[in-house]
Amino acid sequence: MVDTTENFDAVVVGAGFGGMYMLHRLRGMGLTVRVYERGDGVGGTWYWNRYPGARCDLESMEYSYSFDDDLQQDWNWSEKYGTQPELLKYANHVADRFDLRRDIVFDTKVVSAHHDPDRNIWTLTTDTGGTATARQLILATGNLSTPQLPKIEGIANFTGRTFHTGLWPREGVNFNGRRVGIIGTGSSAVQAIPQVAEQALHLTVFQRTANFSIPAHHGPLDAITREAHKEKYNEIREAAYQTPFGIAKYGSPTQSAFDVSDEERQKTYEQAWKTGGQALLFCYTDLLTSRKANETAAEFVRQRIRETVKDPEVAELLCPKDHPIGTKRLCLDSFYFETYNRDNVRLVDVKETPVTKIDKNTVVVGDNVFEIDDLILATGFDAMTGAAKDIDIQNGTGENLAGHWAQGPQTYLGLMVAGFPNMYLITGPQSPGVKSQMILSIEHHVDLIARLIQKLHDEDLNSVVPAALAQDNWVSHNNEVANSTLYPAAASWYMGANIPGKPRIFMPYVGGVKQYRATCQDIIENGWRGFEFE
Ligand code: NA7
Repeated sequence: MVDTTENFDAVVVGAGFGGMYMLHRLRGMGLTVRVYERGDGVGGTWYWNRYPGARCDLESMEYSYSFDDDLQQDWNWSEKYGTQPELLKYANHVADRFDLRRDIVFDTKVVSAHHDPDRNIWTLTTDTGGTATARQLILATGNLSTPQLPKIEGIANFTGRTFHTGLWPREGVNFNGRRVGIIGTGSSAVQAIPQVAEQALHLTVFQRTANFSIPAHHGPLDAITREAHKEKYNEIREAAYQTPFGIAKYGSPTQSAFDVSDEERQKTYEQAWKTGGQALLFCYTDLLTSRKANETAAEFVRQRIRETVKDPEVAELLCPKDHPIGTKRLCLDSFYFETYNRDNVRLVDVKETPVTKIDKNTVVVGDNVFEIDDLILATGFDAMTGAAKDIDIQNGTGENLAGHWAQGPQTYLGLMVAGFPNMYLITGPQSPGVKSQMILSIEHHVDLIARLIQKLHDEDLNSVVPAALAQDNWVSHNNEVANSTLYPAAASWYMGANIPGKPRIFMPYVGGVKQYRATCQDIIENGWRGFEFE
């Protein structure tokens, strides 16, 4: 039998923003690299999430690569917040510009990755029957890339069209004249609902948890603003590293919500509301640590909802009361609450009585039956761990990753896992990733991984793996930091709470980008403390 195994220095799983930059970086170091991507194009999140209204909730001038100055100077974002089509265009531009495609195999899912400790080699198999080996394995599999389909009785019997926001058809969907139902009111739904409502004959929104949302106030990005930003691009990027969330625009607040009078606080919130975006959460130091402080911002937003939504009962249903503001991802919207004033939109509370079953063309909630033609599942993702756990990853000494993470993810810095040598995560759990400007955190991790691999090469070392104790300490630290905030108070995907049976552990690192980068720097200066080299 002919051995068709292909051999590389490194294999990267995923060609989203993480995988693309990792490929570019490793190739620049002279390594042979293979990237596997399950989609037929680059872009990750922005390849899959094509639902109407999909756009980034961070401003495009910041949410973009910084690693190449010509790239950031040449590219012109047309809108304040990048739309999905523009972000996908950008990803394709980067792939072309750096000639990335020749090392990416598309339409191919990695099924397994097994480590051979004697040879120090990873062997991967794919769903197309391919096999590849590599010394280095990089999981650039994304944090929100495993769509979660709710297990509702009868859902398979639904005779209409069903769409998940994270698996949206490339050709788009026409809802003209259709009665549409949407389950979920997270960020994806908040963006999609106003647009679907404009097209559909009727839209029924099935809401389990009301969400806080702030107007995005997005619009065209004028050339003057864009060029002014470009003139100071590197300075602005540097400033972002010194902030809690890696966003230059949102530095650390300096005073408590109670250092000011009620009137002044109200004025500050009004200003933040007018500015739009996440500004509201950055008004005071204690909004994410003190319930009392948080409640001032939460109530301010509830008041705006009550002012916007004409039917007081609907308004009250839309007012989030079961979690502090900001502890679930704060949504940015364009006329979300206004949409509930339309005659063709109905809000159905499924908190008290969940969706009981779905049948041919109906959604049943207790005694109420809703007839629909199309069903949109805006039901989120098996966040942060789903994609990596989907691959059968075995370390060759009797452990697999899914088992190692059975009680919740355990990593060192969100970058590597004890017991799994030469296997790296890009923005893995217990790193700031999803609680930061993602591309900034991706670039940081890619650079750290590249430095580790360079060190192995320069010092003729076989492998690197975190020490179990260093990992345990980091996990404990992550939990301690999270527990000093309000974040764990929400049943969020950060906690794994949206997946039945998933261990509830707060997954992102919320000590802030500035602190995290300082910790990493200190670790490196101390001989990569906590990493074991062989
Ligand atoms: P999210 O934020 O996880 O939202 C999923 C929504 O779906 C949320 O409102 C859920 O309610 C709801 N949901 C999930 N399952 C059900 C069932 N069975 N019945 C009723 N409602 C359900 O996902 P998104 O795609 O909106 O956003 C993900 C991230 O992408 C976002 O944070 C941004 O970072 C970009 P719940 O709140 O769990 O009660």
